[in-house]
Amino acid sequence: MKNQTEATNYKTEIHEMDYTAIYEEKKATAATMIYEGARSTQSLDGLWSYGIDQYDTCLRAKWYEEQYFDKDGLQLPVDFSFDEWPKMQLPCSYNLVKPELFWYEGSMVFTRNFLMEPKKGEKVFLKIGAANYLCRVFINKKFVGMHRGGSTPAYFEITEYLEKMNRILITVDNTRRSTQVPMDNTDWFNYGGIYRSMELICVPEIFIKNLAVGLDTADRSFETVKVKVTISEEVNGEAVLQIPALGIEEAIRIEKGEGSISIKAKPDLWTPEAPVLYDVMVSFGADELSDRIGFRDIKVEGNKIILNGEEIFLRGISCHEDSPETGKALTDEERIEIIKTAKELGCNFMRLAHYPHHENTAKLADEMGLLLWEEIPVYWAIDFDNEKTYEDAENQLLELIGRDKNRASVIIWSVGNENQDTESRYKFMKSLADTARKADPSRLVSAACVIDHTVNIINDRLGECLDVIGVNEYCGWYEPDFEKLPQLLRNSNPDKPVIITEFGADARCGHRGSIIDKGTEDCQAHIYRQQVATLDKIPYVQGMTPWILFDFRCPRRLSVIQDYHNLKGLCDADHKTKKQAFYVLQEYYRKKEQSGT
Ligand code: GCB
Repeated sequence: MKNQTEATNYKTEIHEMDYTAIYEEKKATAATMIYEGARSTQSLDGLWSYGIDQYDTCLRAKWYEEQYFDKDGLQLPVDFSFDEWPKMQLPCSYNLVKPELFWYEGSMVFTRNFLMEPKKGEKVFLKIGAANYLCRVFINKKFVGMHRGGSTPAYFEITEYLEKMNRILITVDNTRRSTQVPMDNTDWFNYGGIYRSMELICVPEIFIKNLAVGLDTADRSFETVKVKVTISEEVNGEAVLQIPALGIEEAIRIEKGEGSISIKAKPDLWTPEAPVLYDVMVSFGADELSDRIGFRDIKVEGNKIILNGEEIFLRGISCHEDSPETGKALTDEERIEIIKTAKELGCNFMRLAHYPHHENTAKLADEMGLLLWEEIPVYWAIDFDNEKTYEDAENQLLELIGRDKNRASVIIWSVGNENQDTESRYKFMKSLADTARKADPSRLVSAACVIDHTVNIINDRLGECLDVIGVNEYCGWYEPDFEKLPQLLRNSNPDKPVIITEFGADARCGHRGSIIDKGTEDCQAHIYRQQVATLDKIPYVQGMTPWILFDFRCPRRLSVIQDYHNLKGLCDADHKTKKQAFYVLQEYYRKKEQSGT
């Protein structure tokens, strides 16, 4: 076949099939992240112009180059009006902001101008908290880079692109694709847009790139604090660490850009009941950063989960990041209310399903005292044979770990949910589990597995690679015969702790009836009663995160009572009205807490 570009009537913007290839470079990844640690930032949130770009013409026709005249100075026609376009307050889930965008999936172009002139010797980074799923950034007509993954932050160094007044243009594409993570079929709403804050971070030429702080628990005395500092260049020097409340002020020797120290100290250990945090400050040359950090230890011994040397039962609940008003762009007030509701339920633990939630969720859980399970969206039928898909999944995992590694509340990294036990999936997810363990040996690794119904036993091969086995079972619901649950638990003899990561039932809030009437609060509450009574007797079950705290939007749920919602919440989608099952679980968790088991 004749090469497209050989044809004399070839026009890039309408004939180029592989138009995205040139935007695959300069990827923001876990390796380009910088540790923020309460640095002062300039916000880019606010009103942005937006264009619904269904055919991706901005990328095809290079609108960002803003070519208004040809080489002879003659005016060219253009198909965009950046500054006259309608405006949208970012960040947001655009589907809930403009009624005409409710079901829209595809490309959007966002643009605005901003003032920023870096001082001499300063570097400027752009942080995009989250944009679903692919974003490409252009500043002053030049391509800055791209990021893949809808729930983790992207950092781009933009110093060289800046003038005094700058145009920034970001294309965001939330098209569902079978090769992405998650793939095209999920059980939640695919909100689009830039839905977490954007900011500019100014740092000195040489700056602190990374900071890891925790307990050194090798001797089990919990009396050693260890700190690792990474500098942006391979320089030598001295960093200074301060933890005033522990009386710590120590120099850390930096060699080739890295340094670490172990210090004798006796911090009050962080627990959900007493979430003690310490101010930690680090400086190096002209740079300094700080954070509030808790110290705690998490381990597994046999079938038990051990927090700070003591057995703990994880009284949990699963939660999506979904608000009726703001979609995935929740406010901190909404996040605080979610944690309060989980605590009212009697929880000491929450599963943040099925993708990384906002970093403030973990910060608030640190402050308010709630243990967390954090997960990446390796959900259902991922393209396990595709190397690029693996690269994307692994990068999302490393970005999540990079972001939240100093959060005491986070005790488990989950590498996925309900994936079929095939050979390629085994390799893919084993490798993710190994990566998580290597990147962060101080936490547990898990995944939510499905039961093999043919033998009714917990025997997912991935279990070998995990510290804790998550099990999703819907006995009494998708599996209508509830007796399958006691059978399953009898048939299984895992040598690790098990968390029942999902069970549940749909109930429309206020819909009452008999316990066999599916969709009623009574049926849901009955299933919860049966579940907790059965699970409570099983010594290897060391926690549960039933599905789910709140009803949530979902395009797969079309029955009249569902009205595009998954109704398995213990509360209505309004996040306020509680269903009967809420009180069933609350009563069980209260008893568990009182009995200390
Ligand atoms: C599951 C999935 C979860 C769904 C839930 C359901 O097993 O892990 O994402 O929303 O079941 O309601 O079917």
